[in-house]
Amino acid sequence: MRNGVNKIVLVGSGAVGASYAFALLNQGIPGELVIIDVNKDKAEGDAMDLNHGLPFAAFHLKIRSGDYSECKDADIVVLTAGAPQKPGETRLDLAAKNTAIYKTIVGEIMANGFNGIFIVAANPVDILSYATWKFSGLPKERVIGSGTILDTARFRYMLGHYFNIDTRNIHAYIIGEHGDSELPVWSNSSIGVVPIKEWMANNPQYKKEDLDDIFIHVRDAAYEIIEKKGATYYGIAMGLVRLTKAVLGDEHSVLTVSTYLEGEYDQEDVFIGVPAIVNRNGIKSIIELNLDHEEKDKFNNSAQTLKDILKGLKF
Ligand code: 6V0
Repeated sequence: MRNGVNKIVLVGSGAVGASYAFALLNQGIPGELVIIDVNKDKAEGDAMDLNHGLPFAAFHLKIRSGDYSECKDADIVVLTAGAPQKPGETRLDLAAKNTAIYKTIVGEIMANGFNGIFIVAANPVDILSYATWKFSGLPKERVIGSGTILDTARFRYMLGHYFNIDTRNIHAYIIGEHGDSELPVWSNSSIGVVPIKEWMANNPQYKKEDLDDIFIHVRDAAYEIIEKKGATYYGIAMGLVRLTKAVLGDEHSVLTVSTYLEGEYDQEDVFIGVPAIVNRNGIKSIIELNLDHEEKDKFNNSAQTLKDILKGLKF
């Protein structure tokens, strides 16, 4: 924070990063935004383009491109930089490549005296959140991975559509790895305060097979969008703004983020998506859901998937 003004540094002004900057400007978060990218022209061009929207914005956001020295007094550093997955490349290959990139990026940020909160979005996000935590040396509370925030949003959107209920009144989480092994927590899902199982029992036109189908669509949404337009970025960008607001506004919001487990959910030494309370200090606490047996097995399997990848990496 500089002179009482919120300062955000964005590292990586690609599709996700630039969409985040645009969403930030449109959602009216006053303060400063500094954009860093290895492609300096892209960072500069985005800063110019976004500044030209200021006359139409509801709040003033000071936007400029910059370098890592800007991290010294930043409140939040958002990490969306990363190499994309190439055809034929395994998740472990991508994890190794991006972990090496993060060693340099996070090292530069910390060498410049950063003492704020990291929000990590680049993939594999659970692995890179772990890497950011390790390389930064910051307390675990101050590294927030976007985790299953987007998957949960997709889930709520699709359930809202199916039940014809406002998405904001659907209370349901996707937890686990942001990826193929994630899972829906049906045992703790509700419409308003009515458990979904009760809602279904009272409205027999709704079928369990449809719900299973909805989860498959949530899990595979990224593949479908990537096939159609090459990448996904608007949804995650808005999720990252939601996280930014929860931190800067000290909101104590419950969001499904990737966070470090130390015994919660009977797991340890892994960053994974679970509901947590997010405030000005980062992760205030983790909410432990009472999972049923099947969900517990799936969650353990998801955590193991991530641990197996972590085992193959050097920190
Ligand atoms: P992109 O459009 O290729 O942008 C990446 C940006 O990072 C580019 O502008 C690069 O120049 C920059 N960059 C690369 N290396 C460095 C470096 N060392 N230092 C600074 N900048 C660098 O990718 P896109 O924006 O589409 O995706 C970014 C990341 O977000 C990827 O890892 C995606 O997989 C991930 N996503 C995460 C989601 C989530 O839910 N967490 C959702 C969608 C995408």
